[in-house]
Amino acid sequence: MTTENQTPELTDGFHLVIDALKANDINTIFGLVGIPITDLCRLAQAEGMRFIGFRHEQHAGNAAAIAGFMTQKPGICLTVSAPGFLNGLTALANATVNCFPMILISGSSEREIVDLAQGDYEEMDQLNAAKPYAKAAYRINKAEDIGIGIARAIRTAVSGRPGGVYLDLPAQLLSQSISAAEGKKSIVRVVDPVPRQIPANDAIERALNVLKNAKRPLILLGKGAAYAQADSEIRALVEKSGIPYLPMSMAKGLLPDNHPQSASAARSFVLAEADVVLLIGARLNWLLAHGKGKTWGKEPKKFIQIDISPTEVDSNVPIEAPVIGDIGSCVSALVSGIASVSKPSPEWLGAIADKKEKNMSKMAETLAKNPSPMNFHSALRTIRDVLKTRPDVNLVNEGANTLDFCRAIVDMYQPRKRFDSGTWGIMGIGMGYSIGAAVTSGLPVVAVEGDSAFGFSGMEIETICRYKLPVTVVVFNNNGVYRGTDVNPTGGSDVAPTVFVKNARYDKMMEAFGGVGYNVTTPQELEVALTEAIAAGKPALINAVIDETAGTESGRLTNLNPSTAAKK
Ligand code: ADP
Ligand code: TPW
Repeated sequence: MTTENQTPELTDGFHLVIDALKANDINTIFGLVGIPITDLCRLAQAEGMRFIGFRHEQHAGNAAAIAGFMTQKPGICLTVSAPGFLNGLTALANATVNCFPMILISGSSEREIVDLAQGDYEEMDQLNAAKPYAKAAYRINKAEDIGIGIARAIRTAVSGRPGGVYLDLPAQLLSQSISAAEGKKSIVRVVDPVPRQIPANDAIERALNVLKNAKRPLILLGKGAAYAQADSEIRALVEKSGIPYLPMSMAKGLLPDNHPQSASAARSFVLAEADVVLLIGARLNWLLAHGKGKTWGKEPKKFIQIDISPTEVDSNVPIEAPVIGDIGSCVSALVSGIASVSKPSPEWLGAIADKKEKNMSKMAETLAKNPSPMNFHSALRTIRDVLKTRPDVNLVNEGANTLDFCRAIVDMYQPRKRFDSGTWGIMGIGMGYSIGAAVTSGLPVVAVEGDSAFGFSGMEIETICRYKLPVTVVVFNNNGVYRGTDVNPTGGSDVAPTVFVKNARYDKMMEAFGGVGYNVTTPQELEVALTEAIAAGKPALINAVIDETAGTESGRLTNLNPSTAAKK
């Protein structure tokens, strides 16, 4: 209250940052404390926000990124300056590459010292360092700009193609005071942060015409389609058109994997044989062999591409019918005209059905085997069967063989439940994504992790225990990166570059922090442990002992190793 002879009530940068986030319904911060942001973290908690503190900023950033993917609201990661910022930067870059909306907010040192390189505590020109790895990077210099600065960061992260935004908050900004009334007025609530972007009618007509002339059409759903939350429109397009579809890994579950039109079990066949491919929120990058070459068969394809980013079109191969807009609007428009497109021929559907049946029975044979020790297949068969009874469970997945086989074997039944190494094929997302998914959804998470993959974020199991999150980590322990059998050719005492300590007990790491550890060597033991751990809803880690000779180097990517590629 201001009276004539009192100084006006004041607020400061700390309060304004929290007020601005809360005004935009952002109620969770993932981060790691230190100068100059510890008080900001404390205040967030005191003001009713959830602050989830991590052991390393990269994992806080990954948690924020996956929260962004799940909700279409930017996840917030808060770090200290220079080293904390740099630790978070990997996650910011990964979010940008994957088109996930997040905001990395870092405290920074005194500008006048940084700009003259005079050697401040944790000195770094963070704004410029962030620029190449983010969709945008902003700095707020004045307390009265905090409202507009945070609004700008939010809108940039979520509108158009989503991505990572860096927001630089100099230490002096946080302690700057302004009048509370002025502060209140400066807070901005972003209006319509993810505006619909309606496609042009002629683009829709063009796309429908290409579909009309298709003999062997295919729909390809990418993680953009999952992100868009246009689930019913996409289902309507697939079912009304009768066109077979293929989900990319994080689009699994958008339609249930046991949907009759899923062509997943005939993936290579449909990619090679289709004549018209409708891409919905999927880029023709390395994950789709750049839209050309052997994977795509002999005849040139006609592509229809739905994307929010116009410059994605013609990135690798010419696109016959680009449809630019948000997926919900584009797909609805296509659905309106889809009755004019005749259903795919029985020959095309029959050929896919035959191929699926053959591949599935071959896979069933492999999965039915019970080798001792377990291999990837017998362990994943078990995980598949347990997760079938819990379609609400979030699945996080990384590794090489562990990633490739899990993607192929474990079915998903609900959208936005599968989170994995994504566009970069990055290792280290495991515990960050698990924490982000558990905190965001309040539902259980199962993380299926190669033993090497797990190591990148393993310390965060303390975070999982501290916040009592319903996360079950399954470590596929085969004693090394890819496999555990390499030998040092010199006979020296150092092990080979891919080899770890043999018979490690990752379950004991979880026990160290009060979680439940299981050590399992058979599918039966794995089934009991996983069922029990999911039902308990408490932190658990299952050390699943896998045959160290199972799998291949780099999993499905063996051919990308330069020495293998050179032999071809
Ligand atoms: P995947 O790895 O599953 O193939 P990508 O990450 O390569 O998927 O592609 C996702 C694409 O989705 C990006 O090109 C992005 O621009 C696009 N996208 C993301 N959100 C939307 C949206 N709401 N509407 C339209 N396109 C979107
Ligand atoms: C940040 C290179 C790709 S896959 C992998 C590494 C190190 C681990 C494979 O072993 P793992 O899996 O997890 O035991 P599995 O199932 O085959 O037994 N650093 C980063 N990202 C990547 N992708 C690598 C290194 C890599």
